[in-house]
Amino acid sequence: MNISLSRYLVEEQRAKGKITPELRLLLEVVARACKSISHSVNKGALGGVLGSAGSENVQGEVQKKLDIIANEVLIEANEWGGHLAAMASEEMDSIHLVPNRYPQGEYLLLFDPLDGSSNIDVNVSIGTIFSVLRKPEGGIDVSEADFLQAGQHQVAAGYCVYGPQTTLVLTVGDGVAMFTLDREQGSFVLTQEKISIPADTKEFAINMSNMRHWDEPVQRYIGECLQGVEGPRGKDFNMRWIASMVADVHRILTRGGVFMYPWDKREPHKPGKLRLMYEANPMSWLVEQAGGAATNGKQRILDIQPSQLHERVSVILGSKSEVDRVTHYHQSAQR
Ligand code: AHM
Ligand code: MG
Repeated sequence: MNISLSRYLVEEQRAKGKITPELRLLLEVVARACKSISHSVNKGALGGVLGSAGSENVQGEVQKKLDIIANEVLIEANEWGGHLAAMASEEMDSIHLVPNRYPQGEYLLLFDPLDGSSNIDVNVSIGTIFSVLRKPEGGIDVSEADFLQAGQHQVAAGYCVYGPQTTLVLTVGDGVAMFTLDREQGSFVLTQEKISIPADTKEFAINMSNMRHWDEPVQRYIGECLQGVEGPRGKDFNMRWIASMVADVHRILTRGGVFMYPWDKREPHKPGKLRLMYEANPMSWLVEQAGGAATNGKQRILDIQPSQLHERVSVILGSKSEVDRVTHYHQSAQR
């Protein structure tokens, strides 16, 4: 018998007590929004959704039409349900409060509406990443400061990858579950549970074109992988780089591997390229829930106390022994 996302969530709420009814509703709405984004992605040129929107986001990146469409879909879907207090997005400078005409809930939703924007126009997998936090108790008005919580405080996290299949991957702190969109039924169906990332791997993902800009510990790790059976690792490695974090992390959750977008010398004042609160945090929690690890080279990503909504971070995540090794190389370089 098929288990739908709705049924899975009801069980997490009723039998396991892992989530509240409000969080269940919130996740159902996020999934519905992802379904709608998936339809737009699938239409491609026929839906007039490809190409640039001619604007820039707060990070100075050119926005694609789909970045904006996906952002609007998520906002409109989540505004009125009564379970949210505010939202934050890669595509919006500041937080979006739930309008006064709707009831205010106790959760905060953060998202990268369309991750892998450079892949939109070339028909390569892209996705939506989301993270849910609880609004701190006390204050009535929600402010950006309420969002600045370490990743370990997330109450739900996930992504939806729009590839050959549309797959929603979710954790509420009870392992990682994957749901495939059944297009005929229009519902997400549970297709894998208790995802576990193998501790060891022979596959790494990094943008090799940045090699000359990396720091010494990353040079050392990748250099050793490249030496293959003749080198200190004594085995050959394979490489993948999709340039959509969702797709790269999806591969790692499926068959293991290590993903890195480290700090580099191109823009030394920035701690990394990827954003902590709506990219690295949700992905790190998913990876940890599947038995993997995630660090910035120095510390566990989920322990980082954010100081800004759009803060960036260096990311090393995936199979535990490899992440531990890269982290250890950073620590010995520091000493
Ligand atoms: P985006 O959120 O604007 O799409 O940027 C994030 C993406 C990640 O999905 C991916 O890992 C990385 O940027 C790819 O960057 P690069 O083109 O430098 O390899
Ligand atoms: Mg992104």
